[in-house]
Amino acid sequence: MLYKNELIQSFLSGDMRALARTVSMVEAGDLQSLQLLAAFAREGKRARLIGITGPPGAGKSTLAAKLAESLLDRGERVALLLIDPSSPFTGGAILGDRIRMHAIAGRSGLYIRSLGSRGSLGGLSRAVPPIVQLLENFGFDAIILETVGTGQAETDVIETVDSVVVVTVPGLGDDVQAMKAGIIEIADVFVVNKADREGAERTARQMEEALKLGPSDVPVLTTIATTGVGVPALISSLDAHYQTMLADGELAKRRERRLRKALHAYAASLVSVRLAEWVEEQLTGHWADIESGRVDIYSCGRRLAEEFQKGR
Ligand SMILES: Nc1nc2c(ncn2[C@@H]2O[C@H](COP(=O)(O)OP(=O)(O)OP(=O)(O)O)[C@@H](O)[C@H]2O)c(=O)[nH]1
Ligand SMILES: [Mg+2]
Repeated sequence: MLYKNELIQSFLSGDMRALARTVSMVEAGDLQSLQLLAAFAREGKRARLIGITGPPGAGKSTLAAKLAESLLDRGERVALLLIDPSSPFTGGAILGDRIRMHAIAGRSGLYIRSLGSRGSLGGLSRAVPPIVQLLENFGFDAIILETVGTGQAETDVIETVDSVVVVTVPGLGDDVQAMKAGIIEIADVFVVNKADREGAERTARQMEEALKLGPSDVPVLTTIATTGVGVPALISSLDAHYQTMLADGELAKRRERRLRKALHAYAASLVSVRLAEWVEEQLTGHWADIESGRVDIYSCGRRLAEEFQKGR
């Protein structure tokens, strides 16, 4: 067990174990750790955030690993955050991902972390922004976030990155219309993975058609994540997108949005921890009424929330 000062020292000196420990504390909504975050907020540390999203099994993790490998090869420090709201597992990577990441696990400058839904105070959308902030403060050059592109929680998360890669596979052309309503709108680069299978080109053309209806030029690429075919082109596209955003101010806008979300999440966590403690204190005087059925928990909860607010 590291003590607070020791933890801060280790974190600031680049110790990955100190990082892992702090991420766990933030994920658990530990108030102490949230206050620790301030010690890590370093000026000028900027990471590039890449989000990878798409349907289950599209090859997101395989692609993320290849992407991370290429970035590591060119000397960047990379964090991989695998977010799976449907999984109760957290902490270490779940088995499948561990296999997927096997080729790069253990490389210096790389940090891999899975986040499940368990233990995060107020859900993943509240836990992820401070964790991303923490990774940025740690000094990573690139942070890759993987999430399944289904629910609102995932969209919330993916909306805060700098570049969004939307991955699909051949034959999902029919789903294109359905997808258009959701994640396609937030795509900066579109990838048809598993291009070693039938129909990749056809799906890519369908995607191009569908994307033409949108506001900007979103490149459509094909990749074979298992062998790395198409990954250099993906990196070029991401680099180009980054440069464009740097030039037209979009990067600053997205960073501001991300920081605001992290700030909201932090403030919300502080309030909810204090509120919970305060409610516990007040309950001693109210519990008899609840137990006897004179007052229901909802009316009591509302009154306590109102009193809490008045006291501020
Ligand atoms: N043939 C082929 N298989 C691939 C390719 N990319 C990934 N796969 C395989 O597809 C399966 C799913 O890959 P993952 O990388 O786990 O996919 P994912 O999108 O991360 O999956 P979830 O996180 O479970 O949604 C694995 O068995 C991969 O080996 C590819 O380009 N071609
Ligand atoms: Mg995956």
